[in-house]
Formats: sequence, structure tokens, C-alpha cells
Amino acid sequence: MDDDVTFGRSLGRRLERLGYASVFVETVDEVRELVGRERFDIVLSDLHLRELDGVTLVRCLVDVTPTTRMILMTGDPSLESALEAIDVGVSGYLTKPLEPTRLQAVLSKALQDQKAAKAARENLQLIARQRLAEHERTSQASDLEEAFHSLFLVFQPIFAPSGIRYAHEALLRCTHPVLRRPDLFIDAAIEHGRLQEVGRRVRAEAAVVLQAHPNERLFVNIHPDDLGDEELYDAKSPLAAVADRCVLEITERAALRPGDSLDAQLQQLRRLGYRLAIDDLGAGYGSLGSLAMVGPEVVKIDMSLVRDVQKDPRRQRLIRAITTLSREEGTLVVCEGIETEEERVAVTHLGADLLQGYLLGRPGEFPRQSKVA
Ligand code: G
Ligand code: MN
Repeated sequence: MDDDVTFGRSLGRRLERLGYASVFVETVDEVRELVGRERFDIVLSDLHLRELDGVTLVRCLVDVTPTTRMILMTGDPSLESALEAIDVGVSGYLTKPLEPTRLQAVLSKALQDQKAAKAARENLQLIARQRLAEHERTSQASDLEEAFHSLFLVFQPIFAPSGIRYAHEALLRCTHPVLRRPDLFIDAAIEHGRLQEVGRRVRAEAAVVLQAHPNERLFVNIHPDDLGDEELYDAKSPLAAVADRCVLEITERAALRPGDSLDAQLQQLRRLGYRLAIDDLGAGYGSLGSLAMVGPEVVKIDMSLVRDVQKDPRRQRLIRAITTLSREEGTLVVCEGIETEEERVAVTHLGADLLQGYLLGRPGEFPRQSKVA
């Protein structure tokens, strides 16, 4: 930038020959506008401008584009102005007329400075981001710790189409303001390696309820990763004592890994007396895969398939196919998330064995009165 147009244009041509792309501007406003819009590695400016001096311009630009390097030029060099330029942190100082080798040297030094400044800045930003992530992790760990103290179970009834209650599903809740949503809480627990603790808490509380209500059945959610927890297979655990009234729901939302160890784990659970359910069928990874791997006693059709099923022939055919297949396999079909009378009627006609959803009963405290189909 220079208010001497002839000088500016000729410098532009020289820069081009040296392999730099350049834009020539005459006024400070133009410079401001330009650096706000585009990234420049170097700004070359005359030291004495009509509107303000180059040193003030350098100060302004530092705020807008901190990694851009400045070179000041002057036809009237003085020790004072050179010192001032050094003070304000310019990358180079050139006297007019510009001497070709000096111009080249100053430009390449400025470019090096610019790269170093950019790298330093990126480094700082990286460190800042890491600090933030660390801070978030620590604060999430303490949120999680608090949330553990507020964990409790609610129970949602599951009915036969006749209206007789068959069982309840135990659902995890916590009152923590940040981790209130069960999925967030579970994700945080996984992130901090505390999923197993959650599973153990849920099973312990489920066992207390089942022991207190000898005629009731309970569906209990387990995460596929819980299958790796030896406590689940402990025949002396409180839940194992009531396993014949407990259905373990394995969600379809996380992947089950097929293999000999899975087969052995499932077999062991059945030997303890549990029945196994595939939960959220139709919402997750490999619906048919998990059916094939587990051969469940119960499947729970995800509410995404149940929603407005009465209006949607494709959903109807899907549910019909699942109930038909399940009948052949001796598997019970639960339709989840029933919210309307129309959905209830439709899934009943489509052969659902059991029904669950807000229409029939919201999750809440376990009822004192016991009654079972
Ligand atoms: O993944 P799983 O099916 O275990 O989770 C069931 C979740 O769905 C629970 O958190 C429960 O509160 C919720 N739920 C139960 N019934 C209904 C319903 O009718 N509609 C909706 N939107 N959610 C439901
Ligand atoms: Mn469930």
C-alpha cells in the first residue's frame, strides 16, 4: 500500500516477477476492507501515508490479522523511524528506491516470520482446545459422580392385549440437571469406564423389587457391553435368585459381536433361568443379525415402527412379518411406544403378544398391588 500510485504499480510488477501475488491499494480503508475479506501473508506499506503513518497502520492490522507480517518502506529513512518500526514489530524495513536483492531478502524473511507466527498461533489454539477438553472431561466426571447418587428406577407396565398386566420394564432415571436424559447418562458412563457400575446398580435394584413382589415379572435392560461383566453370571447374585421372573433386554442400538463367547454367555444366562429379549428391534444395527445371534424368547419392536402404523401399509407388513416369524420361533412380540388407540388396535390385529406405551401406562413407581396375567 502506497499513496504513490506509480511506485505502487511498479512494485506490484516486481513482486509478481519474484513469484508473489499482490494487490495494490492506495488508502487505509481499502487495506482494512481487504484484510477483513482475504488472508494476506505480508503487507508492504509506505511509512508516511497521507492519512496516518505506517506504524499506526501496523498497530491496527495486528488486531485484525495477527499473523500477517508487515514491511515498511520509506524514501526518507531516519534512525528514529527505523527504531519505531522495530518497536512495533515489523518484519522488515526498506528504503526507497528499493534495491532488488534486499527486497527479495526482506520478503522471504517476512514470509518465514509469517509461517512461524501462524504455527505458533495454531499451537496456542491447540493447547487451548486441549485445556478445554480436559476441563470438560473433569467436569463431566464430577457430573457423572453426582448423577450416580441420584440414580433410580421407574417401572412401565407391559400388558397382554386382553388388558391384563404381564410385567413391568425397569427404566433407569437420574435427576442430575445435565445428565438427566438416560442416553446422555449412559454415554457419559461409557466414556468414563463406569458402565459396569450402572449395570450392577440396575440389576441390584431390580432384584430388590422382584424379591419384594413374588408374583411379578420384570424386564431389565442390559447393554451389550454388560455381557462382559462376570457379575451377570454369578449364580449367587440377588437377581439370579429370581431369574425365572426376569427378562433381560439387550438393546439393538449398540452392536452385538457374534462369536463363541457370545453364544456361551447367552447360554449361561439361560442356564441361570433368565429369558432374553432383543430390545428396540428395527432401530439399530443388524436387526436380523441380532435375532439370528440371540434367538430371543422375546422381541420388542421399536416405537419407530409402531408410530402411526395404522396409516402405513409397509409398517403393517413389517410387523406382520415379525409376528409371523416369531410365532414359528416361539418368540413373544412386544410392541413398544404405543401412544394412540389406533396404534394399539393396529398392532393387536397384527399379532402383537404384548403392548407397552404411554397410552397404556407411563413409567412410574412400582405398584404396591401385585397382579399378573
Ligand atoms: O430403549 P428402551 O426401549 O429400553 O427405552 C424405552 C424408553 O422409551 C423409555 O425411556 C421410556 O420412558 C420411553 N417410552 C416408553 N413408552 C413410550 C411411549 O409411548 N412413547 C415415547 N415417546 N416414549 C416411550
Ligand atoms: Mn427396553
